[in-house]
Amino acid sequence: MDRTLIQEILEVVEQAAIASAELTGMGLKNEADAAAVEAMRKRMGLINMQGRIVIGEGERDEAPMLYIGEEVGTGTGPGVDFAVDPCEGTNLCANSQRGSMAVLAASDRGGLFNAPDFYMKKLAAPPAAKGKVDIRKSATENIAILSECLGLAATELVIVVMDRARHTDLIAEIRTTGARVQPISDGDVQAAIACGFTGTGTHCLMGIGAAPEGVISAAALRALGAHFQGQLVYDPAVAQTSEWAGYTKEGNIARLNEMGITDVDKVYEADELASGENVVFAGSGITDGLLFHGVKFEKDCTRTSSLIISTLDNTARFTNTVHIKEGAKSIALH
Ligand code: VTB
Repeated sequence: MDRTLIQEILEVVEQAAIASAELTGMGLKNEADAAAVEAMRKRMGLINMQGRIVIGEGERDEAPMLYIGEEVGTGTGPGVDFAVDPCEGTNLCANSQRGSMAVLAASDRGGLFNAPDFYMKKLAAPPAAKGKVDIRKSATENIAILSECLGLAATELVIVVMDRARHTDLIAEIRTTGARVQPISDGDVQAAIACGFTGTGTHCLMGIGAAPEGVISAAALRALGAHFQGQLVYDPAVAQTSEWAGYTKEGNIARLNEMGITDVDKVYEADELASGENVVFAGSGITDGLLFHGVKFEKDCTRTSSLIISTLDNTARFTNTVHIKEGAKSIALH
């Protein structure tokens, strides 16, 4: 991968965000997702690369576009692997709520973990706590470590947790330490990445979300030098999700084994989930969020706000783009 790819990748997420944003608040989550997928794929097709989707919309037979294994790009140029989530937080987009975004992670060939469509226990924390907090430790222990590393009292810490039945005990435990809980309905990628920056008002993400999204979070947090660990969840009694009605722990372990994952309890570090020599994260807001604004449609232009984090040049670029409409007569500065 070279630096010129950064600009191309920015346009990929911008186009996906615009396409989804056309449907914000319409209650059409699948349509918003499909629009983002199509826009993302179309823009990717223009990039001179031998691109490959390693995390996408699903297996080939269930996803017409951006399926796992799909080749993207013109077919000449560097080999690049992609983990994509064209409309991360489809419910948020459909309900015009904060935190929906178009995201992807890119790396050199083989540089992203082929995460199965499973759940993942996640721990994201700021750079100051990297390697100090540990997903194997209890929430109580990790909050004490965070407090020490960040120089904040437990009562000043805000821990983001997905608002799910499976987290009832976790939330209760966090509160006994004095730390505050911020439950989110969806969008744990944005919540994880926000831990990589100060000033977001949140300090840590704990709990269980989807595994593919974990790889995208890991790429961003690795590039920021922040903490991310993930551990696959295969026990339906732990995941407590209707998605797994009829699934068994044994059956899930067998599925993981078939995919070549034999150490099912392995704790993955950020640089194992995103292991390539270089990694790039790109996100563009669909709706307003913690990291950037959502798409704004104006008479003469459309505005997008995005973030690209890259190890290619060790940057986190916050960009605002004005997409000028034909015949535009007046474009405000902001
Ligand atoms: C998770 C989370 C995502 O959807 O995938 C969640 O990682 C779905 O979890 O950020 P449930 O099956 O428990 O609802 C998101 O919140 C949005 O895609």
